[in-house]
Amino acid sequence: MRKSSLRRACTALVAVTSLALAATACGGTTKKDVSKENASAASDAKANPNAELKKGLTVGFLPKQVNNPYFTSADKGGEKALTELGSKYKEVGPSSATDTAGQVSYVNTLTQQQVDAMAVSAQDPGALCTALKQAMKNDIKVVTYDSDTKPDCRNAFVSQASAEDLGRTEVQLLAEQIGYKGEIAILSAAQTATNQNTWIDFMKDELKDPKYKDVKLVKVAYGDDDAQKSFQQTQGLLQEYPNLKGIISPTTVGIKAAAQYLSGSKYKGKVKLTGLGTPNDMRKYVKNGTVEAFELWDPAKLGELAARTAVALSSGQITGKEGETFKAGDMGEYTIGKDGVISLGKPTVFDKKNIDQFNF
Ligand code: RAM
Repeated sequence: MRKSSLRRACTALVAVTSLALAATACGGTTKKDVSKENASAASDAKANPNAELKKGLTVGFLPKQVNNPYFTSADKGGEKALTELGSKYKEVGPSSATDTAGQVSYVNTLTQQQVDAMAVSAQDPGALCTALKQAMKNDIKVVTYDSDTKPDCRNAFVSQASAEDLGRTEVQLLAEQIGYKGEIAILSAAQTATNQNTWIDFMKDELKDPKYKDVKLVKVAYGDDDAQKSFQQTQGLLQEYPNLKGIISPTTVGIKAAAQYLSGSKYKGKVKLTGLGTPNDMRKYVKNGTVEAFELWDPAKLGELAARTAVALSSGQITGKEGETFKAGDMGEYTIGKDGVISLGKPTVFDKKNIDQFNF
């Protein structure tokens, strides 16, 4: 039997008692000590690239936020892949992108329900660690997608694109639009979001290049992936910095709300806006001249790759170690990189020339 009664006792313990205590109490009962790995939490088991893909698995998706259209598309991609593979999909998650405690309890619920794997977009890099490690100790494979936790708290991270490329290209897009001169601001998601914070670090680094000597980043504001808060934060940025020339919003919720504000204001077309958005959200603002260009990857493909990675891990084809390869159906072959990171590919830049070719 794959799951022992001890495992049940431990997961129940996690659900009813303090996480730290439960983790300690259950620490001696594990089949493997996943926390010892220093790169990703790749298991000591050897990968068997020829292992058959298991069917009948249950994979739980836990996005940052369930009512965010970006995650609706991503998770639908996961569901489609799992159905094709003969496995079961389920989704749980908080409705706010700043409900870290909620995410922790959803991890514990999935553990208690004894899913085979979970795909998690982490609201915070560290907060989920104890719960995720507990899941892995119970033989549940943990894949992060979209927003990572720490490498030793999951088996693999399915990344949307190179974080460095995303950060640098957003600065390049905006700088071109403002003629390499003037004050700019960033409108981000939650202050703890691993993905946005990584991209922002690369944006700041890009801005160190002498070609941006006349571009000044005046503020990073946080809209928490909440439409209303993001709208108000945009308004606040323009009140505080009346000379603002441009905004980068590396979140689909933020860029849409900022575009909505700008498009109804005297700043339309004057204050430039770029970042990460979906073509369906942004089409109208590209057509009405509020936004010139922005970028994103296909969220459904990200969800599909997360699902296929989860199944490959559960089937023993991969363990999460650097250099392992697996075939992700029609998406082709992927190789696991440093720290257990699997990269989806290059993002697409959307503008008025190509936006009508996309429907997500
Ligand atoms: C929002 C979320 C998500 C991010 C996208 C770009 O939907 O913050 O994590 O990847 O924007």
